[in-house]
Amino acid sequence: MPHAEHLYGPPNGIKLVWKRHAGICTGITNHTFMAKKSTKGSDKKTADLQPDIETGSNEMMTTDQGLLINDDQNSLKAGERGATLLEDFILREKITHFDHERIPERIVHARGSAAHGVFRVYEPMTKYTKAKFLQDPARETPVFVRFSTVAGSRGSTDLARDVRGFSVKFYTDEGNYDLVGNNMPVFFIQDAMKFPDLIHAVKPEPHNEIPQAASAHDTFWDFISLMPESTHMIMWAMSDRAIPRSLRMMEGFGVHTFRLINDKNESFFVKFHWKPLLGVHSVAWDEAQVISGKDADFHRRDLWEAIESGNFPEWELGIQVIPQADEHKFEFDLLDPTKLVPEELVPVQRIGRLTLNRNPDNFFAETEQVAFHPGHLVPGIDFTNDPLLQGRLFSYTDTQLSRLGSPNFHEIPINRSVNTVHNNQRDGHMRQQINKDITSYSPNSIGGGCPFQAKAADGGFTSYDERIDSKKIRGRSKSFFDHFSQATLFYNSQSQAEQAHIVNALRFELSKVTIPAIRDRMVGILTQVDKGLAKQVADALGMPVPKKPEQPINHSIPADGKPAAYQPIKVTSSIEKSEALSMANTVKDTIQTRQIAVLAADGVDEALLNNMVKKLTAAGAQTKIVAPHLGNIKGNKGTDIMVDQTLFNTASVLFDAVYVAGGTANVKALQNDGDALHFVNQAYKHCKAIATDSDAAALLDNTYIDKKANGVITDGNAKNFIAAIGMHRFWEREQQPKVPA
Ligand code: HDD
Repeated sequence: MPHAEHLYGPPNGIKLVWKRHAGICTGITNHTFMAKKSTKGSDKKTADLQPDIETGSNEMMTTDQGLLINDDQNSLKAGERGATLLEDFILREKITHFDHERIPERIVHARGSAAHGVFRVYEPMTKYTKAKFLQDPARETPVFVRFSTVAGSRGSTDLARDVRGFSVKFYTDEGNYDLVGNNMPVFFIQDAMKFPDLIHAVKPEPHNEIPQAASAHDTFWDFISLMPESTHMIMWAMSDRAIPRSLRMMEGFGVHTFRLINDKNESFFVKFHWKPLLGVHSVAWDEAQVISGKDADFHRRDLWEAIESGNFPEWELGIQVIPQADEHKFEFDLLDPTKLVPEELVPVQRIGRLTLNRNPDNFFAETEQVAFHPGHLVPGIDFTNDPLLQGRLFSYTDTQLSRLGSPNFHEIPINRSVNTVHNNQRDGHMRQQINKDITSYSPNSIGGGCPFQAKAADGGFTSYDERIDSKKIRGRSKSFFDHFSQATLFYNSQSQAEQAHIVNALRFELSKVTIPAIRDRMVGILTQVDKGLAKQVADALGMPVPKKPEQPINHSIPADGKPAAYQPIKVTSSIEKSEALSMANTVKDTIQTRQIAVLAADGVDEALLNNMVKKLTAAGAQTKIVAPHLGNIKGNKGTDIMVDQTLFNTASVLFDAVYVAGGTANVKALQNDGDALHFVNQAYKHCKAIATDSDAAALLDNTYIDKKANGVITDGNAKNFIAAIGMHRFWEREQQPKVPA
């Protein structure tokens, strides 16, 4: 074996460099999140980690049993050209492990991205809750947060029109608390009994498994058109909330009404909110579809890169608190998950801050194996009888059993409680803990009675002693029958542009439905929300608004009635508009972490370019030089300027704004470059801020851009450009003749 030398270590002259644990050739860590400080990006001290299995820089390859491997290149054969021998246990171990690398993906929320972070409360919340992590502003609670889409599989695009999951695991001293919410405050259905139907309807159709990660197909709209209780959620799902600009720019909601319990055992109803400090922003639907092709990992990459560069995403935790006595004060039922509590009726109090400051070390070990559960509670927080929540309390443990394969999933590092676990649960697949005692039952005397039950005063969990005195029934309260008033409230609260986007989303989705009766039923339902909305959708579908819309049938059975169909109702909402529901009213005074494309070619005016880049960077944005070729371009003073991306390998949809620098040769080159023209046209079509230096404005003459339109700056004024980027988008441009790009 003349060439075998290199198999025993790195060839001479080649240094092993490992990016994230430089100098230590190991990656096996044990539950590393607990002890780590919130350091910037990946700048982690290995000393902070719990014991690593580490052999230093001379590490040798072993089998899973620890046997040193002498040859990882060749299987064991009978002679040089002979058959492979069954005896080769090293080959078999390697292939067997590989064959079992995949676990079942989540049935919903399969596509996800996650990060570690910390949560800190601003003030003690003693008045409302005894939960310890909500008492001490000096205490940092470690968290792991996973964002997800719902319908698509693990490898599907980030930019699908879909609800986004927003799950937070708080590793509190009293055990894990999971807030498993979404980026929309309501849900499609009122009762968990309908969840499998909803998911079967939205998933790819069973005969051909089409379409992936999309609701625009027959079975979804068939189901929805027969489920009027979905109408409010449909308005959200058809709005731009379903195509976020970034996971860092989404709100989060606990959706259900929960309870807070204080140390006097007083209960308050509560709705949880996450408010992003960067504001709530979305992309255009045409843009979302292009991004899906150009970079299907757009959201995942954005989250990862923001954290790596030290731009830690932040949200404030908000609560709407409703005293127990006010339970029946509203025109909707607090237990109905298709309703929100308008902020005008109960303001949101911002009580703490979540900061995501560290990317996972290993996607599978952490993001894939994390197991959330709305039933992971701490003392001071409790459930209500919301029938959707009640069903979830069964589903999540059950799903972890089939996904992670064992009742010991709580022992996987990412799922471990920071509070030591003592109980009499034993054994099972892949048990990690080695219990040394002989008593695994209670009561016992041999083990001295351990482990003991904790008194409520010592932090032992007690359920809220809600009084329940009623007959068993399958049905639901009449207070759940209003399916339209908040759909109308949401629609009325949207800006003109947002309403137009809802109309267009419905046009898109329903035009993909092949069965006319489904379109008829859906337009009929839309008439209950807003007649104008129904008409605009019907026009695009080439159908009349049904004169007598098919009365939507509510299939649920009134609690006191017979199992017969009945009509849903629409109550009068006490408010007509709610400002918080429109993204038009969000944060618009920062360009922190915004991505700006700087179009440039040889001969670019260095002074102008440098000045603009400096000002954008100072304001918190990130710039990338995009040129016709990679490598360097030459500035007008002869300086080599490094190119970040090319017109060929990136696209305008991956940026928030575009700047075209000046310089005679530069402008001439870009003016005649179809890709450069397409780049700015597309930015214009998607209503983004565009700036050119004065001489580079000539380039716009070859585009569809109206130089006088809002958000188009043609004098290189950095201040105005920064203000325009902060506005996020100039949706009013959509009214003008459309850019065909
Ligand atoms: Fe669920 C996952 C959110 C209703 C059953 N759900 C899951 C995740 C989120 C939500 C964010 C992903 C967790 C992660 O990142 O691992 N689900 C919601 C919200 C709901 C909701 C906000 C309504 C308000 N879910 C719901 C119902 C059921 C489920 C009614 C079943 C009766 N959900 C599941 C599940 C999943 C899940 C099948 C799949 C993977 C998992 O749990 O761990 O159990």
